Amino acid sequence: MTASGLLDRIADVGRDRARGGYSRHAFDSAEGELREWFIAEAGWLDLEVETDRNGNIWAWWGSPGPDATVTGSHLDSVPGGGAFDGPLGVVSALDAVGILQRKGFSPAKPFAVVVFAEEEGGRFGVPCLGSRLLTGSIDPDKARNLRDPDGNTLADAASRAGFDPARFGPDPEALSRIGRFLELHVEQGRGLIDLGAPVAVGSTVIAHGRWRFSFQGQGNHAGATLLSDRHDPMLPAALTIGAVRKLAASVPDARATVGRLVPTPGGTNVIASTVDLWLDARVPGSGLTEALVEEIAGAAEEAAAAEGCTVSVTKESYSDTVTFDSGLRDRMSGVLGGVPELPTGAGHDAAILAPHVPSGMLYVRNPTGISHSPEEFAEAADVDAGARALADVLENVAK
Ligand code: HGY
Ligand code: MN
Ligand code: MN
Ligand code: MN
Repeated sequence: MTASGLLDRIADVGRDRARGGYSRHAFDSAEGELREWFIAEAGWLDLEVETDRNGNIWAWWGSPGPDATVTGSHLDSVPGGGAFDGPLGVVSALDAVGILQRKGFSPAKPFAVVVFAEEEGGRFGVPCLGSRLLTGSIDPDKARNLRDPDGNTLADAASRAGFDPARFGPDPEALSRIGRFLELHVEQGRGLIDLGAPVAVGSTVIAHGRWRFSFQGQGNHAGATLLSDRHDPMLPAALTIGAVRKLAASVPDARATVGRLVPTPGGTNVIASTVDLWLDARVPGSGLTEALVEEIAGAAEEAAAAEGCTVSVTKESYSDTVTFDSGLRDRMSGVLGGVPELPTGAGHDAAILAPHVPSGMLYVRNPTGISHSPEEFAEAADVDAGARALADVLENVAK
């Protein structure tokens, strides 16, 4: 079945009809359904499936072993996300295996399709959690104690999903098996539509991180409290959001977003006691993201003090700019006949693996570039062109 056909299948399994988008997060039931779906599809291709200590799924073509060619992506989504971010890379990997099997190719080296856990960090707040745990890029205790919006720890959620959280952590054996990793992903941001090309090779992933700003004030009555007596944390939070856009606008190519704000207790007639907001900041180059966040933190502290509030800023995750392996990129471009190379502002598991194993990315055209939204899209013809391109590249590197 072609990748676009597989995508329809995955849409039936994963779509969150209530919101029109997708909401699937690590170790929740919706993601669990997709895990079952993936394991069944891998079975049709006679791939041997195993799930590693960190919840990443590996579907082996032949027996596991060193110097493996590995391809895949993720199945979880942001809240209310689109159908392609993550699943497109997984179904294209399965379809590429099908294409290679049908043409009688069998890999000379071990070969696996992988699904990484919690790439979006949509539940526990740290992106690429599965690949960070695998590579030892996050402290396992910190990971186990991450909490979702309902207060469940990762340890609780993982054990409820049948995993042993005590085993979460670096997996040198699994990592040492990877000879090279290739991730196909729907394009995020406008590029290929203007270049008139269906597929591109990834060049860099810009630095990005997430910071939590926690504003503390005095909870009080909305009607009985004069303005002069207030210490309302919502005010410095609002001023900080304004400062985010203003300060980022003065940094070339910076992206800074506040997509999540949680007042406590959150009553209409209650002055909040606490307001938490999360900043997602990304600036190409090294050290510039943190410099921008420092400026934003300064503005937050000023706004908090003016309202008799306090603010604490916590870095929750950070990844430096990554440039993909040039040898692999050249090989991919050679096989594909010189397709465009694209930088991206979106983070990926391939960028977490890149410092450890030669990694590369393929992007499939997204006509509007919209992502992390139900409007995210790729034409069926481009989806299938992407899977064929992935198959060609895999055949070349897996020889
Ligand atoms: O946030 C990102 O860039 C990615 O989609 N996880
Ligand atoms: Mn995403
Ligand atoms: Mn993704
Ligand atoms: Mn990714």
